[in-house]
Amino acid sequence: MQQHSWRPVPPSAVGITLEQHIAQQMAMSPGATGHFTALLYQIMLAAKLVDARVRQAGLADVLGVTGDTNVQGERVQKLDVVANEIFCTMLKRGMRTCAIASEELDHAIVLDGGGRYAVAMDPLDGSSNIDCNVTIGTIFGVWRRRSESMERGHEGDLLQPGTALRAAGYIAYGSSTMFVYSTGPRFGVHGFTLDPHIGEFFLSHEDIRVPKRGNTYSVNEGNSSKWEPSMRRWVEHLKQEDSATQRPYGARYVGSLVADAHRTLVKGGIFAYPADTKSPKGKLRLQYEANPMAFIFEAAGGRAITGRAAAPGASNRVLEVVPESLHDRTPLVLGSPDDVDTFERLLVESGA
Ligand code: P6P
Repeated sequence: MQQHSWRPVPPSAVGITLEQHIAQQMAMSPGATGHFTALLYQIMLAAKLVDARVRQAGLADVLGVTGDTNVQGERVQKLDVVANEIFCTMLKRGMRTCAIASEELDHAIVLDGGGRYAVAMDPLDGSSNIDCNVTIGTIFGVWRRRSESMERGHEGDLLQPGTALRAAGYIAYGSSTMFVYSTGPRFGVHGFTLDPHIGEFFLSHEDIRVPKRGNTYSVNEGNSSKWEPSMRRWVEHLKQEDSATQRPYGARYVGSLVADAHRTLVKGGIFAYPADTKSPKGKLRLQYEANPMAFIFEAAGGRAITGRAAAPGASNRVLEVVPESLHDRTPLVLGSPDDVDTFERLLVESGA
């Protein structure tokens, strides 16, 4: 029987909701004021509202594109706009946020009202998959504001490294809707599945731990001609027959970060979106894709690096990258610790 990388929730405990779990985490946090808890509730409410729209997408007139493009130069799907509006509205109304960064917004939203937290998000990642019913998702990161607590927020509140994250998570709108979040390694990573009949997220994956090693790799091999040679050598290594190291690995690539990351989180293996000649800084965005996922993976015992071998005395952890602007991009390699170790070893051996 497959060994799960999380504790299956016994039927007697299936009633633990996301709200109750968040409240329990608050109770374990000395000095907690309830502001952080209230913020997470707003994110959860927004997730439920977006889920309802995603489920209607095939029916309501939200398919197709608006004809606009976002700051990334990508075609904006109508659901992108809807999801962004919902999350921004819920965060503003919740009065706990001082600054918001979104993939859909060129500039940060800065707010009065003394909110204590800054939120960076991709409101609907993988949106190019909307029209073919592939899993898409919301990705978010939460930082404590750096500016004085009663002033208006500042863009600088959003330009903190991942090591300063207070919480991060994602919502996967797939065959079921899952809310996965962590408030740090001390509290672990936990997954909640939405019961659409009553609109509650119930604990379904308690204390998710990334398997030490997996048997799949997830990378867009269509880009291989643009990769550094070391990347091609790494993929060829995984494809070789070697029963002692459970090779060849299986190839799994959805093209939707939340789908690829979630599978890697619960089943193990490795995901990579490296820099290449087309995207010399990588394609994925640091603040609202790579950092939240890196936070989750490290909290679950995995690794998340920039895809470059660490120079002596330096770090290649994604969480330690210092952001320069809201929409910075970064290469990203994350997954099972042994698989990321192998990636790094091959990188060093190839002299990259
Ligand atoms: P490619 C989706 O557009 C996204 O931002 C991530 O969700 C996904 O991992 C990546 O881009 C896929 O990019 O170039 O393989 O289509």
